[in-house]
Amino acid sequence: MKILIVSDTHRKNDLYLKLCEELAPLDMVIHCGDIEGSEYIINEAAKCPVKMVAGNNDFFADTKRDEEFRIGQYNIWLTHGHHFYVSMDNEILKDEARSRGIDIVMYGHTHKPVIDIDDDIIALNPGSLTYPRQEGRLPSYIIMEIDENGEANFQLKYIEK
Ligand SMILES: [Mn+2]
Repeated sequence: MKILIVSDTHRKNDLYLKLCEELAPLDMVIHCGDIEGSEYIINEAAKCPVKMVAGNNDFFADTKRDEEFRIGQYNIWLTHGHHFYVSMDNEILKDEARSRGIDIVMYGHTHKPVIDIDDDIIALNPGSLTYPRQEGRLPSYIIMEIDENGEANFQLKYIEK
Protein backbone atom coordinates (compact mmCIF):
# COMPACT_ATOMS: atom_id res chain seq x y z
CA MET A 1 0.00 0.00 0.00
CA LYS A 2 1.48 3.32 -1.13
CA ILE A 3 0.30 6.63 0.28
CA LEU A 4 1.37 10.10 -0.84
CA ILE A 5 1.40 12.73 1.92
CA VAL A 6 1.59 16.39 0.88
CA SER A 7 0.79 19.77 2.37
CA ASP A 8 0.65 23.51 1.84
CA THR A 9 0.23 23.57 -1.92
CA HIS A 10 -1.43 27.01 -1.74
CA ARG A 11 -3.24 26.80 -5.09
CA LYS A 12 -0.05 26.02 -7.04
CA ASN A 13 -0.60 22.42 -8.05
CA ASP A 14 1.96 21.73 -10.81
CA LEU A 15 4.30 19.61 -8.69
CA TYR A 16 1.37 17.79 -7.13
CA LEU A 17 -0.08 16.92 -10.55
CA LYS A 18 3.31 15.67 -11.70
CA LEU A 19 3.75 13.55 -8.56
CA CYS A 20 0.35 11.94 -8.99
CA GLU A 21 1.32 10.90 -12.51
CA GLU A 22 4.79 9.70 -11.59
CA LEU A 23 3.73 7.76 -8.49
CA ALA A 24 0.56 6.17 -9.87
CA PRO A 25 -1.00 3.91 -8.87
CA LEU A 26 -1.41 5.36 -5.39
CA ASP A 27 -3.67 3.83 -2.76
CA MET A 28 -4.32 7.09 -0.94
CA VAL A 29 -3.39 10.76 -0.97
CA ILE A 30 -3.32 12.76 2.25
CA HIS A 31 -3.20 16.56 2.16
CA CYS A 32 -2.45 18.34 5.45
CA GLY A 33 -4.08 21.65 4.50
CA ASP A 34 -3.61 25.06 2.90
CA ILE A 35 -5.19 23.96 -0.34
CA GLU A 36 -6.68 27.36 -1.21
CA GLY A 37 -9.55 26.40 -3.44
CA SER A 38 -7.84 23.52 -5.26
CA GLU A 39 -9.78 20.82 -3.43
CA TYR A 40 -11.39 19.59 -6.63
CA ILE A 41 -8.08 19.36 -8.53
CA ILE A 42 -6.37 17.61 -5.62
CA ASN A 43 -9.16 15.03 -5.57
CA GLU A 44 -9.35 14.49 -9.31
CA ALA A 45 -5.60 14.12 -9.93
CA ALA A 46 -5.14 11.54 -7.16
CA LYS A 47 -7.22 8.83 -8.86
CA CYS A 48 -7.55 7.20 -5.43
CA PRO A 49 -9.19 8.06 -2.10
CA VAL A 50 -8.07 11.44 -0.73
CA LYS A 51 -8.07 12.72 2.84
CA MET A 52 -7.65 16.44 3.31
CA VAL A 53 -8.18 19.01 6.03
CA ALA A 54 -8.50 22.78 6.02
CA GLY A 55 -5.48 24.92 6.79
CA ASN A 56 -5.39 28.42 8.21
CA ASN A 57 -5.72 29.77 4.67
CA ASP A 58 -8.74 27.65 3.77
CA PHE A 59 -11.35 29.96 5.30
CA PHE A 60 -14.07 29.34 2.74
CA ALA A 61 -13.61 25.63 2.19
CA ASP A 62 -16.12 23.22 3.65
CA THR A 63 -13.24 20.81 4.23
CA LYS A 64 -13.07 19.41 7.77
CA ARG A 65 -10.71 21.08 10.22
CA ASP A 66 -9.34 17.78 11.32
CA GLU A 67 -10.04 14.13 10.86
CA GLU A 68 -9.25 10.81 12.52
CA PHE A 69 -9.21 7.64 10.47
CA ARG A 70 -7.51 4.28 10.29
CA ILE A 71 -4.92 2.93 7.89
CA GLY A 72 -4.29 -0.75 8.57
CA GLN A 73 -3.33 -1.10 12.24
CA TYR A 74 -2.70 2.64 12.69
CA ASN A 75 -4.93 5.33 14.14
CA ILE A 76 -4.23 8.46 12.12
CA TRP A 77 -5.00 12.05 13.08
CA LEU A 78 -4.84 14.55 10.24
CA THR A 79 -4.75 18.23 11.18
CA HIS A 80 -3.10 21.33 9.75
CA GLY A 81 -1.61 21.88 13.20
CA HIS A 82 -1.83 25.67 13.52
CA HIS A 83 -4.01 25.36 16.64
CA PHE A 84 -1.25 23.39 18.35
CA TYR A 85 1.65 25.83 18.13
CA VAL A 86 3.56 23.71 15.63
CA SER A 87 5.64 26.69 14.58
CA MET A 88 7.42 26.37 17.96
CA ASP A 89 7.78 22.57 17.97
CA ASN A 90 5.45 19.60 17.75
CA GLU A 91 5.34 18.65 21.47
CA ILE A 92 1.85 20.04 22.16
CA LEU A 93 0.57 18.37 19.01
CA LYS A 94 2.11 15.05 20.02
CA ASP A 95 0.64 15.31 23.54
CA GLU A 96 -2.81 15.93 22.06
CA ALA A 97 -2.32 12.99 19.70
CA ARG A 98 -1.32 10.72 22.60
CA SER A 99 -4.40 11.76 24.57
CA ARG A 100 -6.55 10.82 21.56
CA GLY A 101 -4.97 7.36 21.31
CA ILE A 102 -3.37 8.22 17.99
CA ASP A 103 -0.45 6.31 16.47
CA ILE A 104 0.46 8.74 13.69
CA VAL A 105 -0.30 12.46 13.57
CA MET A 106 0.11 14.19 10.21
CA TYR A 107 0.32 17.97 10.01
CA GLY A 108 1.58 20.86 7.91
CA HIS A 109 1.64 24.63 8.40
CA THR A 110 5.36 25.05 9.05
CA HIS A 111 6.42 24.26 5.46
CA LYS A 112 9.31 22.32 7.02
CA PRO A 113 9.34 18.54 6.65
CA VAL A 114 9.48 16.30 9.74
CA ILE A 115 9.56 12.57 10.30
CA ASP A 116 9.56 12.26 14.09
CA ILE A 117 9.34 8.70 15.37
CA ASP A 118 8.93 8.29 19.16
CA ASP A 119 8.19 5.01 20.95
CA ASP A 120 4.54 5.93 21.45
CA ILE A 121 3.77 8.43 18.70
CA ILE A 122 4.84 9.23 15.16
CA ALA A 123 4.56 12.80 13.86
CA LEU A 124 4.82 13.50 10.14
CA ASN A 125 4.95 16.78 8.30
CA PRO A 126 5.56 16.50 4.55
CA GLY A 127 6.66 20.14 4.26
CA SER A 128 5.37 22.22 1.36
CA LEU A 129 5.33 21.45 -2.35
CA THR A 130 5.01 25.15 -3.14
CA TYR A 131 6.72 27.32 -0.51
CA PRO A 132 9.35 25.21 1.28
CA ARG A 133 10.99 26.96 4.24
CA GLN A 134 13.52 24.43 5.49
CA GLU A 135 17.22 24.82 4.75
CA GLY A 136 17.81 24.33 1.03
CA ARG A 137 14.15 25.11 0.33
CA LEU A 138 13.39 22.15 -1.89
CA PRO A 139 9.74 21.13 -2.27
CA SER A 140 9.11 18.03 -0.18
CA TYR A 141 6.61 15.24 0.41
CA ILE A 142 6.40 11.92 2.24
CA ILE A 143 5.73 8.45 0.90
CA MET A 144 4.18 6.11 3.46
CA GLU A 145 4.23 2.44 2.58
CA ILE A 146 2.59 -0.41 4.43
CA ASP A 147 4.55 -3.62 3.95
CA GLU A 148 3.22 -7.19 3.85
CA ASN A 149 3.48 -7.43 7.67
CA GLY A 150 1.31 -4.34 8.06
CA GLU A 151 4.23 -2.20 9.20
CA ALA A 152 4.41 1.39 8.02
CA ASN A 153 7.60 2.98 6.77
CA PHE A 154 8.12 6.55 5.72
CA GLN A 155 10.36 8.22 3.18
CA LEU A 156 10.90 11.95 3.02
CA LYS A 157 11.44 13.02 -0.59
CA TYR A 158 12.70 16.25 -2.08
CA ILE A 159 12.12 17.55 -5.58
CA GLU A 160 15.31 18.89 -7.12
CA LYS A 161 14.77 21.97 -9.24
MN1 LIG B 1 0.73 27.09 4.54
